[in-house]
Amino acid sequence: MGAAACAEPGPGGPLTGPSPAFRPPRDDFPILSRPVNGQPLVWLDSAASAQKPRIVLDAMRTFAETHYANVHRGVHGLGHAATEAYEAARNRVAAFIGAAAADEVVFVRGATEAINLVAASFGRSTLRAGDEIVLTELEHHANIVPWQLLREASGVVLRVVPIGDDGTVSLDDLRATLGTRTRLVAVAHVSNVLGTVLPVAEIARLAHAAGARLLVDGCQAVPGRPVDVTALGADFYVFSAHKMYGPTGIGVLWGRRELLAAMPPWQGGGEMIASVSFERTTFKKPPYRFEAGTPPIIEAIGLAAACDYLAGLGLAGIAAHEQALRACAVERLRAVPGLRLLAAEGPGERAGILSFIIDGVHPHDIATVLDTAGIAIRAGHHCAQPLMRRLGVAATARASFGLYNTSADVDALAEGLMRVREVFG
Ligand code: C6P
Repeated sequence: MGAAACAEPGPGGPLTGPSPAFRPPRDDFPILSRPVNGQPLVWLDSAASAQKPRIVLDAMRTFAETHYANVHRGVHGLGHAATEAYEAARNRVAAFIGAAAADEVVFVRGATEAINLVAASFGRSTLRAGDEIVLTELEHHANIVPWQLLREASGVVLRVVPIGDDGTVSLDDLRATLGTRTRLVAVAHVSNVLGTVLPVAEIARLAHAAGARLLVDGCQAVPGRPVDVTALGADFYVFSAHKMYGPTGIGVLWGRRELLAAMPPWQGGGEMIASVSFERTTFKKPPYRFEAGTPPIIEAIGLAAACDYLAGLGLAGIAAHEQALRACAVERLRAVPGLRLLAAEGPGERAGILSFIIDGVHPHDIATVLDTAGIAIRAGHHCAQPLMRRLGVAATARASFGLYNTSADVDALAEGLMRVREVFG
């Protein structure tokens, strides 16, 4: 990648190089204009949680000020209005991810809850002792621990596809891990540590050929690339709103209608029932069967606004922009003495996430020194300890790029890392 990858005429873009013109809409994000430690904020931690555009914040506030009520309950006017808005949000999300119908979209608290739901409901009702679940070595704990809990309850067996030194998952290795007892394959769409994009459409074909279902953890994919769950051929697809410039407290489980219809509830309570007596309770159809209690109503409005916002900007342009920033960062960070990029390059696409270490400096110290310059990155194991072991480190420093980042942010990171070198000799 030549220097052109980092070229950017004028403040705020557009980037030139491999990305088509995309102007990072920084003014949409109020927080980006606040200083941190006396410096302009450089937010390179979007993989942990993305900042919120005004349009999302306004949608939530306007709804709360003018239409707020509980949903599916009140017969009063506001109850109807709120229910309509909440169900419109479900329709919006369904269209955004290419779902066949809105009732395939279950609102949950986040990706973690979505995977726990599938493990508790689909897992406990359909998997038997000795049945196999195939994961990869790069999974987030949210896509490991729920399956371990299921293993304790049901005796399922977990099998793990290794990753290559370049951070990729090979289809041959997956093929070799699939067996006659494989019932479920559960993989990340994009690694939250390395940015590796997994070939989920091919993985779906292999899983289905082996008679297994496919769950995709799309947490790091949905914010930065077009995702069409139907075209991908997945059976379940999960993600969190807060990583896609929406609010915390809401996420999505998308599931094929026939699968959701066959799944029992996993939590009981209000609004998920058809009828209740002390002798017997019957349940509503999906998605309501899986939404016990008062759902995240204001958050659903915010999530729908985030879908509108991303669709308006164009996901293909965002993907190209973030890839260009990553390529630029790879080039700039290579020049920092003692810095080692981790599994940063190899075949296949990478999203805007990059992990690195510096010889003799703890990643937390890297992050702390950068913070003094207003630069926010994440340091730690990123809830992916098995991957850390595979990489031979306890922790990494991680920069993740969002649609608002510019090549000036990459420059700030590179300069900040030079300062880290100075501080730690
Ligand atoms: N990763 C990160 O800094 P929740 O917490 O439920 O919104 O998302 C969990 C989760 C699941 N899968 C992947 C691939 C993820 O990246 C995350 C969240 C954050 O990498 C916080 S640990």
